[in-house]
Amino acid sequence: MKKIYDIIKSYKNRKGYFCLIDPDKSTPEISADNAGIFENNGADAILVGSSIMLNDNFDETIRQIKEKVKIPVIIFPGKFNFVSKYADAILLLSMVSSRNPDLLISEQVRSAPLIKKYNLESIGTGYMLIESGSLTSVQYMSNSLPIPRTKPDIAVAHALAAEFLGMKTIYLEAGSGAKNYVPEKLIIEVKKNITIPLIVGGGIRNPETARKVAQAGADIVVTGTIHENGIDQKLIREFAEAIHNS
Ligand code: 1GP
Repeated sequence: MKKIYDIIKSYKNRKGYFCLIDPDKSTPEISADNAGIFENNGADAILVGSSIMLNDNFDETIRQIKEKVKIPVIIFPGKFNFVSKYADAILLLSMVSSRNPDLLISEQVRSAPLIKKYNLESIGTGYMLIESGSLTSVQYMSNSLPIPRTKPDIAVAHALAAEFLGMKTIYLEAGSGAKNYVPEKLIIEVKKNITIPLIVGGGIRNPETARKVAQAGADIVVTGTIHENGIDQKLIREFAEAIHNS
């Protein structure tokens, strides 16, 4: 398979739609079936991760998803032990919006030896939490302040710092299930200032919002929660079309 980062970079010219699967929400079998449905209805990659790990089925979930789909399966780690030899790559997140050293470097130090052992492609990601109107799991679990949603200049400074430090992509995160998604104005400003691919997720509940987020400058749009209470194939197709045609 083409290197995953090359694929991620290619979405700078054509938008990408990534679906997030939380391994805690289903059995590995159901997660794999859902991944197959996402693939068949236009998703470009599967992200696997969550803020906590309630079960011990992370590795098995990735293994079964990999057996099911041809699109990339990428780890979206909530913690250092989210490493699996079955994945195609890992978004190695450094929460640059935080001042919590654990999320900036400690977790990554713990993950690194296994990433090396498994020869897993690691994509250094400047992960930025944006204020979303309510306390999200990621904010609580990371014990860190989000960037104010009305301060695009602060967001830009963080994104620039991440790019200058050599990170390969920026992820603007409102938080899973967020009340409000990342504001378009903030996306526009960040996009204008960086050259690396921009991923945006959190609180995107309908295709129209996904389209707005993509049009504002997200190269890749991520949804998770919206598909967790029953899979609607038509809705997945509508998300994919809104993003791909934006
Ligand atoms: C969370 O950005 C993702 O990290 C997806 O968020 O679950 O709100 O779609 P949702």
